[in-house]
Amino acid sequence: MVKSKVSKIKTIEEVKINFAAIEKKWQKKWEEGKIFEVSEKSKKKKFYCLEMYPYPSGSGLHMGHAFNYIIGDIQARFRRMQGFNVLHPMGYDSFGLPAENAAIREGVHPQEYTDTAIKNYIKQQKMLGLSYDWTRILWSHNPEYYKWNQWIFLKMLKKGLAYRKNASVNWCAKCNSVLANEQVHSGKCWRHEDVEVEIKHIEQWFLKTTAYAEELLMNENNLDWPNRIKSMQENWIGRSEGTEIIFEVNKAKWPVFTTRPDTLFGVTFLVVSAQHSKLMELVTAKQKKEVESFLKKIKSTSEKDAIDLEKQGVFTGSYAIHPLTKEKIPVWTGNFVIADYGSGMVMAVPAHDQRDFEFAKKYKIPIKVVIDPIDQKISSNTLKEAYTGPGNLMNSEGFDDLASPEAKDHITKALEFKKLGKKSVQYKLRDWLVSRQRYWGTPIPVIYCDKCGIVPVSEKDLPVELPKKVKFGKGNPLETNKEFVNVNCPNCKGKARRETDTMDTFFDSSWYYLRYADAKNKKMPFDSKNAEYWMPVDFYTGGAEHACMHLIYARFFTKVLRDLGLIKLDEPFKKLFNQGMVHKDGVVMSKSKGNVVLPEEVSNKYGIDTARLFLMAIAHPSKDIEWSENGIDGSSRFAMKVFDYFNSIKISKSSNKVEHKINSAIKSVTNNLESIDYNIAIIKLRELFDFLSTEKEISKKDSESAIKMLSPFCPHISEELWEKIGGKGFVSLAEWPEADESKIDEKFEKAEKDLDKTVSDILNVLKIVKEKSGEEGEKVYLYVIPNELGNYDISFLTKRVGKEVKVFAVNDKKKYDPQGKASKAKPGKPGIYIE
Ligand code: ANZ
Ligand code: ZN
Ligand code: ZN
Repeated sequence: MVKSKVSKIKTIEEVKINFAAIEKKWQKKWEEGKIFEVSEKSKKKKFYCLEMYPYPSGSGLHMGHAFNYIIGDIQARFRRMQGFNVLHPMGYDSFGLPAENAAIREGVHPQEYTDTAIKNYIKQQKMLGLSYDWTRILWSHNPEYYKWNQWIFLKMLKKGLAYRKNASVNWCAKCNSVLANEQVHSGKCWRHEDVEVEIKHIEQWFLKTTAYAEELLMNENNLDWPNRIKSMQENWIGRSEGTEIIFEVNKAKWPVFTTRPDTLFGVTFLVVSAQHSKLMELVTAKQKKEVESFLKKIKSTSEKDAIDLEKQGVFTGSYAIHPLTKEKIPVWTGNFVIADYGSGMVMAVPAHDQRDFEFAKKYKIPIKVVIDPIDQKISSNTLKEAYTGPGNLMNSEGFDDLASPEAKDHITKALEFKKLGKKSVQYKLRDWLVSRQRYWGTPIPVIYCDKCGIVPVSEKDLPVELPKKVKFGKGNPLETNKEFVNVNCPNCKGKARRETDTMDTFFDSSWYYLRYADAKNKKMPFDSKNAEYWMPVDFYTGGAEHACMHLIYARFFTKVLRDLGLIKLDEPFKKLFNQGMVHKDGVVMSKSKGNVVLPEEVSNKYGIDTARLFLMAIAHPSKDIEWSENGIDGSSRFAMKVFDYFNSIKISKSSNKVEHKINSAIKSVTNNLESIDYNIAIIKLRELFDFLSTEKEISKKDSESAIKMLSPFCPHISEELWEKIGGKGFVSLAEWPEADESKIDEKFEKAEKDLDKTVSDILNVLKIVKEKSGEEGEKVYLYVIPNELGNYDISFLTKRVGKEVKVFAVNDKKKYDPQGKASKAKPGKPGIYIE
């Protein structure tokens, strides 16, 4: 027995080689059978399973990337077997900077570079056994795809949702391009950690995401998304309720936005942003020089960084009139006020705002306490820091003694009455800057005419194709193709100039999930009926780094397309899942770290199914995991065991215990797959096969169920075993087993536990006997409650204990029991005697 096991382990090498053959065999059969292709004409319920639109990196796909696709694939396979019509598509986010940079670096055209990368990516993904409907494949640089980017852009232009304005933009000198705010990470380019982002002023295209700010708020919907991502989006949108208060300066009205109208009587100065377009209107002749030198001193910085800067400012020379006290209040300009948040001017209350406090201390501006914290006494002279908490109002004329929350209402009402203020909601969200001065993206479909201004390209002339012939190196390559640039105005036919800006690639990934619903449509971006059948995406997996860009943009697009009448849908992604990162040697697997493991190596060395199993077994798929040879060896042994099991079983009838084990496994594996607890499902499957390999017989149905459960994780092996036991068709399309509750009997689990406990009791007693008498016990006698007799398998016990074991029922007249230990037996706990 023991010997034959050893010899079996030795054959692993052989069987491993077979794995590669098995993978190829089934991948070919799946493809020939077109079994993962789907149609919307099905009567089944749909399930849309999607992994985030990948960028086809030139260096190919490694097992870190694979993790994400496998998580999605397991879900897709499971739902397909559950009887859903599963859409599981793949495509490539193929526009973007890396291809263009490669063109500059290596002299290959971005198109060739990208096409090669995609081909390689497809080959590698097929190797992983992913169950995609390849007929719906997309790639962004396909004119058949980006034509619809242009179409959607023109619709947005018509609706005023796309517009052009002069903007101070973030500029990365290395990218040689504008960056979106989201692409600036603490003052540096998101791709170039060594590049300080500069500010430039140019005309740019924007999409009006702010028009949907309220609807984009995450607490308003009940999507099944990680809370972390929901709150990141909340913060990004940054809704703030407050009051807009009007101060008069030099006869002009200057609104300020405040969340603390209750502190209105504590205002001792106003601060206008140093980047405010009307700043100079406030600066008096006397202060002009000082303000100008101040402006020179503070180098322009991006919005978010303004917060961390040292607060600096200078007096403008002007005074505002307080709306209620009519006092004169000095107006300063400062570097910490954001030009395009609120009105770009703030009322400063140094006693109750820390930033204002520091500024007042620095420039010796008076401090006036107007909120009494109740449990402590504070005064303007002794204040060490601002008191920002709530309290009762003081020094606030008719509002004294009101608690701050009520005071907010009362003061706002008083201002409303005098037409000097109103309730107001502000959002941190900014409109999305979508134009890029780069080549490898969708051309923005407009033409500039000196006479007619901005003229949209007419729909029938779409797509505006990217010209292949351009020069790379400096600035925007599109400007180097004169045929592309010099055109006639569609309106007056006069000489005109084509827009050379291209779209941010996030435009491409904002609606691709809708195109999959109808990927070959030549008349429309997608057919509404098809999109309505498939949408929303039921399971969307991807990295948490997309919390604030891709996911907000995609939600925005869905709402815009809804309002354009293309689809009846508010939210595109019902469930969002963020996978963990795959590490190797303690660091994230990546080309730059030089620690990548490629699918082709894995397939040859261990088999892809083994790797799929291993990746999902280590931890919950939302957790970071470490790739290890030891771990994958463990999975490999399990795969072997399953293979061995099906090689040696006799298909006949299942014992009650086998039925119990199978049905309780079905029950939990099904739940685990539904809740994405893949690692728990694998534990159950391991337990199941550990048990099954001790049994000789199993029914056809139960053996099929076992293979079916394995199939989402190990699809190739499962097909092979399915064929071996004479299963019908593909197991990939077989019906998911249903647990028969009547076959689940917890007494089996209890008996097993009792048996384990008994083994450890026996070992204990043996130890005690040896300690006491100095002699090894040789024979073990067990006395069990009569109806439990069947639970104590003598050969099993003998093997575990390593001694001769005899089992008697307590009421057995012929039992050997010299010390009357039978009387000690309890249910689940036999009496023990050792000789
Ligand atoms: C007076 C005040 C008193 C304020 C006080 C706070 C505390 P959130 O919640 O982020 O919306 N503010 C308004 N516009 C600003 C701008 N353009 N740049 C920088 N700060 C600006 O913050 C709103 C608060 O931020 C407003 O309330 C205003 O300061 C400041 F004890 O007004 B507060
Ligand atoms: Zn850069
Ligand atoms: Zn014209």
